Amino acid sequence: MAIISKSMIKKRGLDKLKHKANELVKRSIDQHISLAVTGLSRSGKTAFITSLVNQLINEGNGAKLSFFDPVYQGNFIAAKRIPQKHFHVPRFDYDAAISALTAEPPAWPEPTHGISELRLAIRYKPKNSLLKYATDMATLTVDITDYPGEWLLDLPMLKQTYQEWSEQTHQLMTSSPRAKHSKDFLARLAEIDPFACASEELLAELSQEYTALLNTFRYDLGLSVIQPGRFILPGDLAGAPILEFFPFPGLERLDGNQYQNAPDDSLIGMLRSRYLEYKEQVVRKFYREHFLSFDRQIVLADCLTPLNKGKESFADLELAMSMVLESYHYGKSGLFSRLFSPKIDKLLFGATKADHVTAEQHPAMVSLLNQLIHQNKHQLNYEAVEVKTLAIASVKATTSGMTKHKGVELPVIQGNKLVPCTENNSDDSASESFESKQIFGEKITVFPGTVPNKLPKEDYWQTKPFNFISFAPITELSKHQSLPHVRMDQVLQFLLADKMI
Ligand SMILES: Nc1nc2c(ncn2[C@@H]2O[C@H](COP(=O)(O)OP(=O)(O)OP(=O)(O)O)[C@@H](O)[C@H]2O)c(=O)[nH]1
Ligand SMILES: [Mg+2]
Repeated sequence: MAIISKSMIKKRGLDKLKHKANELVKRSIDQHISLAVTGLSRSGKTAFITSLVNQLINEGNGAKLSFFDPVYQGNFIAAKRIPQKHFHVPRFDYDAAISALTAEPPAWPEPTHGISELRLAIRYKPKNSLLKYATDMATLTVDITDYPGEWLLDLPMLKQTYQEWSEQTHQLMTSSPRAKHSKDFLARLAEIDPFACASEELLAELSQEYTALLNTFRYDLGLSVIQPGRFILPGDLAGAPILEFFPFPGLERLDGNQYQNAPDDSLIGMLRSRYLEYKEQVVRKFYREHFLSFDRQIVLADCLTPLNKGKESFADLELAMSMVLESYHYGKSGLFSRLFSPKIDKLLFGATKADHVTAEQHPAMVSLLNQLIHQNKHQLNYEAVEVKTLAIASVKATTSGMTKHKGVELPVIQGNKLVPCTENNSDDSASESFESKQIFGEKITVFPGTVPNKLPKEDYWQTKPFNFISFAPITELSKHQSLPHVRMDQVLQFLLADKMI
């Protein structure tokens, strides 16, 4: 029988204590951060997350991250993807996106339609914080969530009754440029008695018509204010009855009692209860289950496409941005703070696709986006949320240079044009924007024109000095190489560097 001496018992006790102390230190060393990326559809969210992950996991193999201190100062060790936090949320498909970008010929990733997640573990050497006395290697776990900005457009609905929402939506539908397209739908509603008993079939049919209208507003007219946002980007709710309702005009003119006492099986009763259910089960639920866990938010905005589409498209982007920003309006008077208690401490606005213009126009892009968010940004600074705006290209698709035109030196960009794909035109799904049906084309050199540094006035729209061309990603990249970019290192610096000291 082994004899256990007193000193051995003492040593085991000490080992146990040491192990516990190490565990405690490790727990406080390992940091965590939750980044949320949003923006209206086609604003560049998938390209952004793909590039951010790609820059970190392929660090040192290609594009430089000179403005990201952990790399610049040599404290960055490595990053890798690890299993995501919530198994019930779809995975962000990094592999599909990077395969498309590095294919021969390269293509942009497919449009996405809902929420997805990805988790990264970043190893680094702590240098400046107290951690350096405890360990020579620490881990920062980063959860990245991609979700449609359209979902944030629904926030204002939380404070509106069905009647108020119907009235406001009806106003939009009867103003240009929506009016022309809404006429038939509104004429059909005008023939329906809202108090008559209605069927599920009628509700479903009219909701489909309303959804088709919303798709026309977004994808044909290039408009941004789409409500309810889930109707065009339903995620896992596609086909669910909770998405079967629509605004009913003229309710404000009804006798209040008559409206309040409308039977549950009348059209108006059914619409009202679906609307209430939507607010609770879809809008509020998203904020509770996801939004409240975000530490840092990236809002991406493509200002160049609406500039190209024209005055109405740009004005609508302006309105949509102010609606999106209500979610970050933390002031005591803000609806959001009254409903929830968010904890976001940094907010980054990215003016995307900056590689469509030459570098000297990037300050104008930043200034334009700042004007779009002006009032809210003011408020946010005041509320001590750190805010930054950057002109970025997640995946740089052009090179820039100078050319002589009529004796004058002009800055130009060069890249491979995306041309419309003539095959497979039978797919008429409205959510597939024209860009996703475009393929790699010839190399072109263009002077893209000038981006206004202020919200454009009438005379800008008369001359239309900006000419946006869609470019294909550049060729001959490998999956394990970092993607060419514009200012992704500054993005990383703002979002992550303070957690890696
Ligand atoms: N030149 C250039 N084009 C870009 C860049 N990022 C995005 N794009 C273009 O914008 C399109 C949309 O980008 P995505 O990243 O799919 O945008 P998204 O916000 O994820 O779009 P949805 O999934 O439809 O909501 C791409 O297909 C490209 O044509 C960029 O950095 N440079
Ligand atoms: Mg996407």
